[in-house]
Amino acid sequence: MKIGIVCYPTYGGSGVVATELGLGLAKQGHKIHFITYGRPARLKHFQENIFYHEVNAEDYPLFEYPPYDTALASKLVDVIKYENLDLLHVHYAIPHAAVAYMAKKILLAEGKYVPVVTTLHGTDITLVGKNKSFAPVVAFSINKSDGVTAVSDSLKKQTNENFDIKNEIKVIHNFIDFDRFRKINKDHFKKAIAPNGEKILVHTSNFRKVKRVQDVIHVFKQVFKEIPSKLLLVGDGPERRNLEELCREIGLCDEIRFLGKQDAVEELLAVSDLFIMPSANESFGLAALEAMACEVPVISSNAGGLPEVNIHGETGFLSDVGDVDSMAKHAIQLLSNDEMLKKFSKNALNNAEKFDIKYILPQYEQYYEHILATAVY
Ligand code: GMT
Repeated sequence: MKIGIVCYPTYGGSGVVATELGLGLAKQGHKIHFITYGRPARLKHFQENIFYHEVNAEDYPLFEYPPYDTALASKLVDVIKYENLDLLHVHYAIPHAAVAYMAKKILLAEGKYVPVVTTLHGTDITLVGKNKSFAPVVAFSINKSDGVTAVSDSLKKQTNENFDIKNEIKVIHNFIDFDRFRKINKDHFKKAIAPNGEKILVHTSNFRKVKRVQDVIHVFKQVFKEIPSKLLLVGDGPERRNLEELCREIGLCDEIRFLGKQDAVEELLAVSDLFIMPSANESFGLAALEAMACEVPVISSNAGGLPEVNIHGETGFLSDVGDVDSMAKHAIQLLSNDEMLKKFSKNALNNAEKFDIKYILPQYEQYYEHILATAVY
């Protein structure tokens, strides 16, 4: 198939999933065309069957905001027409599903039909999408997509609760590539971070409010009182300044390291003992899955799709959002019992294996075939 993929080319999970999916499909022989405003972060090297088309929203003194949606729609029309694409797969509903619909209509007027698959990722439904300034367009464009997928059962449920959706939403869970995410030996690195054999806790995110990174620090504060430990905070975002202040207030600056954005997250996971994800909302929790693939158990909230990934009492523990005491209690329980920690690490890997790309990629291929066979003009 010749498939167009539209996504946010940033460090966010939806862009990561879209890029990894495209790379996986290209390895299967499909021709994949990424159409975005920047080169997706995980699209680093030349690869056969991968093409990249950059969208440039021209500026003009009249515009306060360059009209990205219009530029994207025009680029989609161009690429679909001249590359003769079979299908367009857009990730994150806003604005991609609406823009795809516009491109589809323009092409239809010229006699070319291209079905659109929209994948819902999370905040495009649970946070931003629900906002009244976007909601009517989100609902309309989901209903006008030829196929709709969601990355968890929870997200499918929330979509149907929040919007009047006529389409059947197909759940295809996020996935992990074990060629990259697996336990590797980085003992020298561990010694540098924790020279006295301290336990290492880790959190990775884009440091937005929804991630509740302050809870990670409060959990760590309680853990540190009981267990010699260090905390690695990986990523960056709007909350970072407040978090640095919080570290200073509680006097734990020497124990907490802000590492900023990192490409080789798997190397940090390789030296970590416990992953913390206290999010207020999380449709899936790709970062938790990456940790589990590297044999790191997870202490998380029970928000959204997290219980579909992190199994309470097996691969880690789940607590209510904001219940820092419960998260800290579970963390201390695990970190103070080496046998239990080892068992949870193995369970984490076993559960992550269910989300191996080798099982999930064929689900997308079958879904594309189904949409190509059933979509109506
Ligand atoms: O809302 C975000 O955090 C951004 C979004 C993204 O596009 O990066 O993340 C969502 O999609 C990921 C990939 O499907 C999921 O693993 C995340 O759980 C989800 N984030 C939220 O629901 C908060």
